[in-house]
Amino acid sequence: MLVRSPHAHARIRIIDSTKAHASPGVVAVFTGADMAADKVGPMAPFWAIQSADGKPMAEPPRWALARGTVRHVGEAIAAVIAETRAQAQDAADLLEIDYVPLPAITDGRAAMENDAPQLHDSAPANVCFRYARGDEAAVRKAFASAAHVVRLDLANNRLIGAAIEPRAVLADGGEPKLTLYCSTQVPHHIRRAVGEQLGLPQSAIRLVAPDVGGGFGYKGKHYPEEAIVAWAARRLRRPVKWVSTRSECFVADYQGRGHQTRAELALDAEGHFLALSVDTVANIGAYVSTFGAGIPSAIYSALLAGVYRTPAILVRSTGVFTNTAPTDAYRGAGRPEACLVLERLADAAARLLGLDRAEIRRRNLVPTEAMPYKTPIGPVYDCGNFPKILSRLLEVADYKGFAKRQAAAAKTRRPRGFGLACYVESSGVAPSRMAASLGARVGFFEAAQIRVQQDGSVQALLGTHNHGQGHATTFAQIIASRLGVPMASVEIIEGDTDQVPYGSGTFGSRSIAVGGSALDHAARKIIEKGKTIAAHLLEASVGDIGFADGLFAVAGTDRRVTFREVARVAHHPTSYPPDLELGLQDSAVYDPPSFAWSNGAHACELEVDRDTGEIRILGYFGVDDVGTVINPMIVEGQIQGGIAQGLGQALLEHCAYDPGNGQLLSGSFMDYAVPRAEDMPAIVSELEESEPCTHNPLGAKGCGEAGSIGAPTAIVNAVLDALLPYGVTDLEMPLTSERIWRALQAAAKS
Ligand code: MCN
Repeated sequence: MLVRSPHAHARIRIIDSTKAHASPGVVAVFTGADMAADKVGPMAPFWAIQSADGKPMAEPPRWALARGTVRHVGEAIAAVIAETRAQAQDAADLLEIDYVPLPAITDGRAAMENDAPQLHDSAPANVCFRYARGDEAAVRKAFASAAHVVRLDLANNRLIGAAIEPRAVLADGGEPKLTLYCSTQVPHHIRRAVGEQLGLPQSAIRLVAPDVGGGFGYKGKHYPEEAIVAWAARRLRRPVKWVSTRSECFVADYQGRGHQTRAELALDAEGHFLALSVDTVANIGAYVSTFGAGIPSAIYSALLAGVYRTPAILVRSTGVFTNTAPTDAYRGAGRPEACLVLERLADAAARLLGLDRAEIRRRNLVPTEAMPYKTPIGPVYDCGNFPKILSRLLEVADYKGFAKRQAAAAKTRRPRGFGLACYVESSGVAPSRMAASLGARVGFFEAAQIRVQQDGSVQALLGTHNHGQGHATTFAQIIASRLGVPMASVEIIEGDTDQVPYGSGTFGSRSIAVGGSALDHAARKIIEKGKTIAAHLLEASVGDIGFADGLFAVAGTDRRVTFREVARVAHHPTSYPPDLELGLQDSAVYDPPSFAWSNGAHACELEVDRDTGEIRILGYFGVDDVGTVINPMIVEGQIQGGIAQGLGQALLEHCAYDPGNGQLLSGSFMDYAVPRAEDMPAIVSELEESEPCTHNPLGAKGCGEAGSIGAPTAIVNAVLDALLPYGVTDLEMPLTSERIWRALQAAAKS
């Protein structure tokens, strides 16, 4: 059991564990001093950002158990290890910690002010990094000559991951090899992180990540508990486990989003976008977490061209320390934030110019003929038909008929609104060299191994991790279609560093585009070797052997041999090429040359009760391009899941801290509302498959985050559309009934 700070900011004067030690069943009580004595290293981020002036980001040390100062409520201070959880809890209550409370700050912008409490000596004004990307001179010039400028101040609400299943870690304490069971999405990354902290070779750690429940990105990062449990188990030479309580999930899991943004769009008289300037303050919490610096800078900024042809773009993003839990990737990770900025601006611009919202978008979309399209902010989109997607969405959602529906509703107390959101997503994370040049300290390639057994059944091992995405089905489909074997004879193995050669794990909607591509390459190697064996069996030359539907055949003849027979002789060489290695297994590593640019357009039609502020979603529509679809049912489920989380962000979820003292106000499901079944509308979802990814062998683009990107903005734009006649022009997520009701009251008075 971990004893956590009740203060948002405090100096720890004394920790007296005498009574706790003496409590029944207690095995050990450890503090940061014990870990320091064993020279356990800090929690090192895996992404380091450079500021615009070339300086490295501030990287203050973060310790698994606090050393001297705590900087957010829930920071771990001591580990109490006992025979039972109840005994550990009793002992933890006896731990005496003398704190000197310090002033706390929770707001990103306020944290940069002169009189704000300072969190780290190495981060003056609480600034971790001042990142900038784009062409400032071009943007200035375009703004100076623009016919129109729209300006918005936007907040992107901080979220909590809230998987049903809390995190858990179990270490066996084994010597010389440590086995760590861990609810992580990224087994090899965690093995490396723990190894580096504990000074252990990676080969001395086996990391097993079985079923971990929901992950949503936040379980894909390195946590203090992994280091604490591994270290304690080795020190005690016995197994140690930790299972997060539901309350701990709220204070000790990484949180998501938390942006404050000023965004400006310059337009010509016809509504063409000329330039975009975005200035974001990202509240990264008390410490830089694993990818915490990369998400609001490199990842977010790359998305700010969106689906539009804006010639000049400048993005500034300042990462700021506050006395809150660290933030990191949460489903969407930088993309929903970019979508909100662009699509709110598009609506505001349409309003200013008196243009139809679909029309202003149409005028600015990157045309298909422009593909491959190099955005002014860096990325190159290899393909995509954004105009086709938008027009199909408008058809599916019957946008034409909306004006009539809206006019009818205007006569009631329940006005209607229609909201649009177009997006691009950098799925298939990530081209390793590109990521390294942007500050990543890990490669993001993927490895796959295929082992064909004597009976032709197949085991495939991948470094990705399945926690609800259906990998056992879709990866088996890939093997079955490539090797012509029944799906039932394919076993997919993930989540064990002793079995799987290497991998980056599952996040960034990467498993199909990167892991699936590695699998495809490994399957090709198996087929090539199979051809050599088949040529020998069929007494033909290798060049004449073709392979299809599980049969190796001599071209132009009916001489053939099955995949199963080839597998058998590879293990039992009754007749076999003399110089060929026995067995039928091979591996491949795949590093994508670029991101896979998933894209889509979402729309929402809803009504707002003017008397209560309650929203009723009447229709939700999505047209998504995820390239070639391997399994439509799984993709649909993934998109629906993403929409559910996007709806949660738009309407219900808000991670709130008390600005006065840094206490978490939304620290339970009584205060933090996640969507329930009754909140979910029926979703009409279509997949557009005409634009396969051009640079991976499957043509697939990721789909795991798509829904979470478009949904928040489509819903917000719909509510603002409904409320425009009543003077409400801005609302911050979540759009609770109370917030809407208050906005209506305020607008009525002004
Ligand atoms: N797929 C397909 N055809 C495509 C694209 C994908 O059939 N063109 C299939 C894939 O084979 C895979 C699934 O769809 O089975 C999702 O693939 P992909 O988009 O590559 O995403 P990942 O598997 O890498 O999953 C990560 C993504 C992320 S980043 C978050 S966060 C997320 C998500 O997936 N968290 C989830 N979906 C989740 N679903 C569940 N149930 N739980 C989570 O924690």
